[in-house]
Amino acid sequence: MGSGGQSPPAPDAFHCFCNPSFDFAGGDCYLGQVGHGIGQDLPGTRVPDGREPAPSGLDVEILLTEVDRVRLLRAEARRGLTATPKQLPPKWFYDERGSRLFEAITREPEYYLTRREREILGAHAADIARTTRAETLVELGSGSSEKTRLLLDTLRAEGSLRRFMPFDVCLPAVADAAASLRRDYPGLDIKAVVGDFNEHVRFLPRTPAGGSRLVAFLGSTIGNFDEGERARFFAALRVVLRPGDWFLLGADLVKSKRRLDAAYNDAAGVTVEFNKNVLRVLNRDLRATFDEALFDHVAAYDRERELVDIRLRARAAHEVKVRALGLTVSFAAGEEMRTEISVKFTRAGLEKALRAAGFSRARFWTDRAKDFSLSLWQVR
Ligand code: SAH
Ligand code: AVI
Repeated sequence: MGSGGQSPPAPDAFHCFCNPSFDFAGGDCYLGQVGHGIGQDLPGTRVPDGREPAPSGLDVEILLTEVDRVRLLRAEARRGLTATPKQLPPKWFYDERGSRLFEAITREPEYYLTRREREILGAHAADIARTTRAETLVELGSGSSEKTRLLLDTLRAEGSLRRFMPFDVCLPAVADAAASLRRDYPGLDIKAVVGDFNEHVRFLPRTPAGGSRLVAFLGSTIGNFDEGERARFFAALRVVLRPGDWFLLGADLVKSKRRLDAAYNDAAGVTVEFNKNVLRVLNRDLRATFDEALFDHVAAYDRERELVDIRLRARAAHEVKVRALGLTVSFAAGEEMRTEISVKFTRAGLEKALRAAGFSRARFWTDRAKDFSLSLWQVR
């Protein structure tokens, strides 16, 4: 990514950092200007319409503007659609509709992950608050931040919490979450951030010296990284955290293929809609011609690799135009395009990866059924 020449940030709270590799105009920041990039078109690219810039004055820090987002989508779609086998990164599921579909998945009976993680948080959030006494809570891939309220409540009761920073690639999701949390937690400094955690973790805000920070990464979103991405993410996070900071990781555990296949193939078909949403995003933002009806959702647990492999399979041979890229993509009948992996973990595997990145474990919990894990890591 290369940040060349970035001067050290002032030690104030929530300083806005810009990433020169994302071509922020004149190195300007977008603090408090949601939607700043919307409407600045790129050649051959239609910036999504139908989206109202959020009301000005809403305090959202934009590390990834709409223009950056579309530029990144173009690059990643070109790479993935011309690769063999074809693949698309899972971050592109999450426009407003995709985020809503994910929330709907969490309510499906087969998708146990969210309920199990909530159970662990319910049982141990007070311990987490007592142990960390965090002044700042940062949540990566925060989505609706619904479960996070359990942490906000206990950290407030502990008397340590001053600020909360939900960080997500999906502007509508993070702006909505921040608005509702502002109503429910008056006096808490809430700063929403729109960014890509694969790119922007090193731009986490500076906070006043002395106050400890807790970075939460919940929902087993870590499972959507491959091994290399995971190692890079932990290493990047370790670099920005200071001694005395904490990392809270929610990770789904290895279990039977029967249950995992069911969790990613819910009977109501919400996961099918979620998976196909990436095609709508490409159609809208890159003027592509994907026909959802020509693809089947395929999700199956691979016991060897300990991951659920999630794909879209072409029902028939056909061509898709991606007009913004000047690309025609051919699909053979039965050809599969990977849209996501969802890795399942063991305690030993998690410990190995986090210790390798320089974290020390403070706690490891599971729910009563031992389906899901929550672990607290310390930076010494
Ligand atoms: N943490 C929530 C949401 C999990 S869904 C929960 O536990 O329920 C995954 C979330 O990560 C979504 O909100 C999605 O928008 C966000 N996300 C996915 N890829 C991202 C990326 N590269 N950078 C930042 N956020 C990302
Ligand atoms: C966000 N992520 C952890 C979810 C998962 O379980 O991998 C996304 C998801 N994909 C299909 N269902 C849910």
